[in-house]
Amino acid sequence: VSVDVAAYMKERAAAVDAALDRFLPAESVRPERLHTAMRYSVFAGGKRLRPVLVIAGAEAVGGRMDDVMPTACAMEMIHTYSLVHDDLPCMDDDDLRRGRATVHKAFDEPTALLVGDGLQSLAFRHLLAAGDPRAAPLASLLAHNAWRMVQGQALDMDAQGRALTESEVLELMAGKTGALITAAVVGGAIAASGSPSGLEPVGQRLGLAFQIADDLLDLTGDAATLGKRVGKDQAAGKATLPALVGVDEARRRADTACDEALAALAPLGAPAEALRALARFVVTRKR
Ligand code: GRG
Repeated sequence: VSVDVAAYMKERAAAVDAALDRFLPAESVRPERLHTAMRYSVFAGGKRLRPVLVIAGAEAVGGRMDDVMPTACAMEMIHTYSLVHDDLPCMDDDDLRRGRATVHKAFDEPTALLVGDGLQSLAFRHLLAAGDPRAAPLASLLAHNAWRMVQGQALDMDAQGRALTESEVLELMAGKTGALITAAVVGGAIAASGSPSGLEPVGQRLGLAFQIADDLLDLTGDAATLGKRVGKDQAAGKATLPALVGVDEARRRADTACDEALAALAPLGAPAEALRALARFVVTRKR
């Protein structure tokens, strides 16, 4: 069984978009500006990688997309909150995200702050309101990893203007990016079967591979394709793996992490084929 990863992602992302559209407050509902900005940030053309990983994680253990949709949407809401806050002038100060003006540019800073806060609260409300018997462990998984993401971001902020060791960079990456990606893969399995089903190492390796690929794209990628500015890490003197070990070695590490994820998926057989295709996508993507 081979999976056409572009078609797989497009189909699942469309289902996720429809579910998010049903769940998020309408723009016409008061306070209109907040709800409009929230929808602006969520429906900006993101890849939907985390919710698609939730679905693929569920399918890998025999689950169905419809049963894990609240978990998938919650992951994307937490992810979008992190991007909106990360773009604020007090953090990375970005004016472009997902190919359009960042939320604080298109609206204003207080609105961007509230969009992030609101998306985080709504993510948990959505998970807990869905009536899923596994809502409590899922909310706990999400809370734990959203918290790890905040810790990773704090390490990133602390690192500014300071040389980091390789293990410090890996720690930062595991928190900032790896935590939510791990939560997505494992969350899919828990939502579908009640058990992580051995998917933690898969999520961790994918998180590492994803962040290295992200750092490489910042160095070598195309701004128009990515929908955000490139070269920012280098200009800001950010501690990234490519900056520490070089582009070629970083690419090797990403490929190794992908191979390790594939090896960890081997026991799951054919149902994990989409997750394998996504693992390969993570290291070959151009956006
Ligand atoms: C502000 C609490 C807080 C956390 C911020 C996720 C994060 C932590 C910062 C975002 C900046 C960044 C470049 C993070 C690492 C990689 C990453 C998460 C990239 C964006 O994810 P994609 O490529 O984005 O999946 P789309 O737009 O496709 O959803």
